[in-house]
Order: sequence, then structure tokens, then C-alpha cells
Amino acid sequence: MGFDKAQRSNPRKVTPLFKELFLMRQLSSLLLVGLLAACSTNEQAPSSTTNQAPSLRILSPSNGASISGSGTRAEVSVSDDKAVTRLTRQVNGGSEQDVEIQPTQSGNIIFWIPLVSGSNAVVIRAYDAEGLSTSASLNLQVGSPGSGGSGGGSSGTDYGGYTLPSGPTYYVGPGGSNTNDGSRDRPWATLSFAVQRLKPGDVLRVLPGSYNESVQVTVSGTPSQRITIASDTRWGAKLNAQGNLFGIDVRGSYVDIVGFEVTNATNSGIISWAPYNRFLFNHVYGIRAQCDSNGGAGLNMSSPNSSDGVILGNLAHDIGDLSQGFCVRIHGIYLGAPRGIIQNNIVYRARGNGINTWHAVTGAVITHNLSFANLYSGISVGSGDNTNGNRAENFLVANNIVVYNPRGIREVNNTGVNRFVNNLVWNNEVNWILQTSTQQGSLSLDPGFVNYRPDGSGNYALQSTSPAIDKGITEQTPSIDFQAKPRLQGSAPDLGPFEVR
Ligand SMILES: [Ca+2]
Ligand SMILES: [Ca+2]
Repeated sequence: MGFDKAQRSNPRKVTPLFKELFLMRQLSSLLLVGLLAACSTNEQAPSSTTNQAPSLRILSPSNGASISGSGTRAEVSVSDDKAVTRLTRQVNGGSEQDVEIQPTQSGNIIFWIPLVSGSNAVVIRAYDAEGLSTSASLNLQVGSPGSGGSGGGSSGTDYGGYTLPSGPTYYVGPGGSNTNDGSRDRPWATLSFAVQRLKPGDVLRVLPGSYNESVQVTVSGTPSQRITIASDTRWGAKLNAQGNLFGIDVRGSYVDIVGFEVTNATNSGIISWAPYNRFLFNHVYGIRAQCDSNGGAGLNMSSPNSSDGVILGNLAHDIGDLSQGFCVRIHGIYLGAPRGIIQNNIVYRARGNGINTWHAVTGAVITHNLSFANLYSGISVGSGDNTNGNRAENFLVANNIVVYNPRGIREVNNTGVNRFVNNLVWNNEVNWILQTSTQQGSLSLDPGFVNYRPDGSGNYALQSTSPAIDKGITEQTPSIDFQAKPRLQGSAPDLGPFEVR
């Protein structure tokens, strides 16, 4: 694969991300109690019989609609004797904001109306090229939490303490159609169609079902308006890449890929080529990568451009054809760019390293992972084949559990001083291979899983008597664990992906 050298250098903080997530959870419990009165008036009389003002009709929200969230999706029908060239929304007498539209003589337009708690007076206006306009108004009441209703019922508990953001939300679902409007009741059919329509702040929720697609994401969010592409329930949306290179191929930035099951790609399950992307809570397996110069991975941020990425809470296993023996180019999780964060993941049965770093990596954070039964190493820290001049240094590798691999944790090729702190590394053929660093506080003890099985069919939570409980350091600890339960319980975080107590 060819890589270029663009990079960003902004330092990124870890914990504010999760504060943001929990704030979103609170917002999502707001109820929108719809109380609307619609009326339609021409604000300017037609100046001649040769030009008519547009007509405008509100199709949704319907009168009395109850919607959870901090705004509502709206759909209007417009027409004009020539063309409607501009559509605007105005909330509570604020500025008139343009809705992005293509000029149309007649058609339906879908857009988002952000709302505030309490009473909202909304005015929508359609203009033609001559400046004639027609307005329609809505009154919407947004209630406070606990004011009644079901809360929308769509938050689910599968993600534990993680709640999907509550921005403008669209849906893909089984039995959907790409001629639908992307609402929950009328979802789109394919992710590939849906992702092209996303704008900063948007949320795409994919309803449970099977999807035979290889999805390329070219849109980007912004630092404050990330784009979220999520399985509506954790692992409920099952993506079969059908032998294409990638399951989900992210080319844009500030994109979150959340909770998908991905299989049957021939290079990588989920891959990022750009900075500031996050892979959260996915399950990737059965990746048929070949042991050639391309290699592959379950979760792949190996491009030097994919800096400042986060790979958190994922399960990756059976990466490459294990019957062919080890291959140092096929990994569970692969990081090749600066400042990546790899936390709370479970990785096993990769042909190469469970967690691997290479290319332009530097300053990575690798904590609270479990890596077992891989064919080469549990965690491999190194850099090479890199035109950016970086080397693998200033890593924090802490609170991980690495067992039953040929090599436990190692440094390889171009490395500097890294910190290996409080890892449990046990029953690997060789537990440690460090070359420019030392390790502190390591445990070499049976971690005491509930049920260890090398094929992945076990239960890798810790028994209450485990020596790994409360043995973690708190530096860079995420606020949640693999199950999105609170990470900090007891006197200290537990080692590995699960916080037991
Ligand atoms: Ca007109
Ligand atoms: Ca604890």
C-alpha cells in the first residue's frame, strides 16, 4: 500500500471524549412533546401573473409527534412555477439559517431542526429565484427529562454506559429502500448509499440484520461535530464484505464506526486512512488476508495518515488463515500513525501479532487489552518502512493481559524509550523481548479467567479471586471497560478489558 506523509500534530486528550459521550446520553433522554400548529401564508403577494410565490407544505413532524432528542427531522413538500431555489429555517426568532438544497420545481426536502428545551417557534421559508417566498410555522414543545413517555426506546442497553449521540439521525434497515427517506419507519437499504448523505453531526443507525456490502466512507465530520455510523444494537448489524478488500473503508476524518460485526474481507475488516477516526465496540472476524506485501488486519490504522485514532472496546479474532502458520504481516489490531489509542480490546487468533505497531507510529497508548493465542506476538511495539522519521517511542503500554502467545510483549526494529507498566504477561513461550526500554510492575501469574479457552469460546472476565483485580495504574485509563461499564471500581482499575470490581 502506498502512503503519503501528511500528519497533524495537535495533542489530543482522552477523557473529554467520554465526558462528551455521557453528556449525549443525558441529552438523548429529553422528550420532545410535539404541540404544533401549522399555518401557511404568502409573505409577498405575486407581483404579476407571470411569477407565483412557491407553495410550501409541512409533511412532518406531524401534529403532536413525540420525539426524543435535541431536535427533529422535518420533511416539507415544495413547488414553484419556476423553481424553489432556497429553503430556510428559523428557531425562536434567531437568524434565518439556510437548508442546503438543490433547486427544484417540485419535490420533498428533508432536513433537521435543532430545538431547545421548552417552547420552540419554528418558521420555514421557501424562496424562488425572484425572491418571492412562502412561510410555514410550527410550535414545538420540548419537555424535560422524566416528563413522561418512553424516551424514544431507541437508546438500548447494549452499549452499557456508552450512548449514541443524538444529532440528526438516519436509518438503514432490512427491507429498506434507497428511495425511502432514511427515517426509522422508512429506512434506507444500504450503508453505501446512506453514508454519502451524512453531514457533520449526523448519526446513521443501522438496524439489526445482514448486509452484504463493502462500505467506503468519504464524508468527514469536524472536531465538534463528529459523524457517527453505528449498529443500532451492538453487533446487531452484520456486514459481510463478500471477499472485497475491506468491510468498512474510512477515507474521511472525525468519523466513529460503532458496534458492527464485520467479516469476510480479504485485507482488513475496518480500515482508516485519515486522522481522528474512532473504531468503537466492533466485532471483526474471519478476515481472509493473504501473507503478501499487503498483509491485513482486523482493525487497521496502519496508514501513516491515520493519526490520532482511537480503537476501543473491539473484539477481533481469526484474522488470516491460521492453518498456514504465522505471518508477520497479518494482525488483529494494526497501528501505523502517531498518537493512536488502543484500549479495552480483546484480540486472539491472528496469524501475526494480536496488537501490532509499525510505519510512522509514535506516542501510542496501549492499555487494558487482552491478547491471547496469536501465532506470533501478543503485543509488538516497533516502527519501520516509514518516511516520516518517527520511531516507536514514548509509548505507554499498561494494564494489559497477554497470555499463550509465542512471544508476549516485544520491541522490534526502530524503537526508543517506552513505558511498559503493570502488565500481566504469563505463559507465553517468551514473555518479554525488550530492546530499548524496561518494564515495571509486571505480573507473571495465572490471570484467573472465569474460563480460559484458546479457541475463543471461553469467558475471559476475571474471577473475583484474580490477582489482576485492582492492579492497574490510573494514567490514561478510559472511563469505561469492554462492556462500557464504569472502569474505575474498587481501589484501582483491573488489568485487561473487564472491570470486575
Ligand atoms: Ca415563482
Ligand atoms: Ca478495580
